[in-house]
Amino acid sequence: MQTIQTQVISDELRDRFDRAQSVLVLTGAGISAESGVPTFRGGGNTAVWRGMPFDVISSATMVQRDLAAVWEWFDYRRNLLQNLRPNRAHDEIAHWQDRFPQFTLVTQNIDGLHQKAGSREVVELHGNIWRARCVNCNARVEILTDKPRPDICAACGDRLRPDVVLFGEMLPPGAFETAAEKAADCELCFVIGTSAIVYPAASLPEIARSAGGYVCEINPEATPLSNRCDEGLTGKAGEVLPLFSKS
Ligand code: BV8
Ligand code: ZN
Repeated sequence: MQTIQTQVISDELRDRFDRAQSVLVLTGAGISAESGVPTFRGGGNTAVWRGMPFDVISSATMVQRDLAAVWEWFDYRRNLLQNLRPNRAHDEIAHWQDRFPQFTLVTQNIDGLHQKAGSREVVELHGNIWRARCVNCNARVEILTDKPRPDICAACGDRLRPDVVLFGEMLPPGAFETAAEKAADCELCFVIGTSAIVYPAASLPEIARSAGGYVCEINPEATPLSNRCDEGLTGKAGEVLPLFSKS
C-alpha cells in the first residue's frame, strides 16, 4: 500500500497551517468512505436505489409522489450507518476545533459522524439522517437506533419526512449564509472528500478563494474544483489529515 509521505504538504501550506487564526473545512461523502459509508459518485457512476439515480429518489418531487419510497431509501442508509464509526479523518478534524481561534466545520454529510467524533457546532448544509421533520408544522424528532422510527407528528398528527435537504429544496435557514460568511473570512479553507458538483455547497471554496483564503483540496481523485484550488493533496483523508498533526 502506497503510504503518503509528510513532504506532500508544501512548506507554504505547513506554514499557513501553523500560523492560521481562521480555518474553514468543507466535507463531503469521501470523508466517511473509510468508515464504510458508500459515496454517491465513487468510480464515475451515480448511486442508484431501486433503479432510480440518487438525485431522483432524494428529491422534493419524490416526497410529494411517494414518501414511503423515500423513507425506505433513508431507512436502508440509516441501518447501514448505525454500526459505523468515525475514522481518523473525522478525529483529526475534531481536534482542529480547539487548535484554531476561529474554526468552522461545514458538511454536506447527513451521517452525523463528525458529531460522533466530537466535532461541535457542525454546519449541516443538507440536514441529518437521524432526524425526522413534520411536513406540516416542521416539528423535529430524533430517530433512535433502538426504537421504531416514528411516522406521525406528535404535535399535529401529520406525516413525518426525513429531516434532510432534498434536491430542489432550500437549505436550512441561515446554514448556507453562515457558511458563506465564514468562508469569506477564513485564511485557510480545506475541501475534503467532495466531488464539488452539488450547489450551493460547491460555491463555498470559490467564496473563500475570492476573499483571499488559501484553498486546499484533499481527494484521491481530481474534481471540477481541482484547478481552482491553491493546493491539492492527492490521497485518502484518513491518511492525509493525520500528517498535519505530525510537525
Ligand atoms: C437548491 C441530502 C435552491 C440527501 C443532498 C447550480 C448549478 C447546477 C445545479 C444547481 C445549481 N443550484 C441548484 C442546483 C440544483 C441542485 C444541484 O446542485 N444539482 C447538481 C446535481 C448539479 N441543488 C439543489 O437542489 C440544492 N437546493 O439549490 O435549492 C433551489 C430550490 C428550488 C429550486 C431551485 C433552487 C439542494 C442540494 C442538496 C441535495 N441533498 N444530500 C441525501 O443524502 O440523499 S446532496 C448529496 O449529494 C450530498 O449531501 C452531497 O452534497 C452530494 C454528494 O456529493 P459528495 O458528498 O461530494 O459525494 P460524492 O460521492 O459525489 O463524491 C465523493 C468524493 O470523495 C469523490 O470526489 C471521491 O473521489 C472522494 N473520495 C472517495 N474516497 C475518499 C474521498 N476523498 C477523501 N478520502 C477518501 N477516502
Ligand atoms: Zn406536525
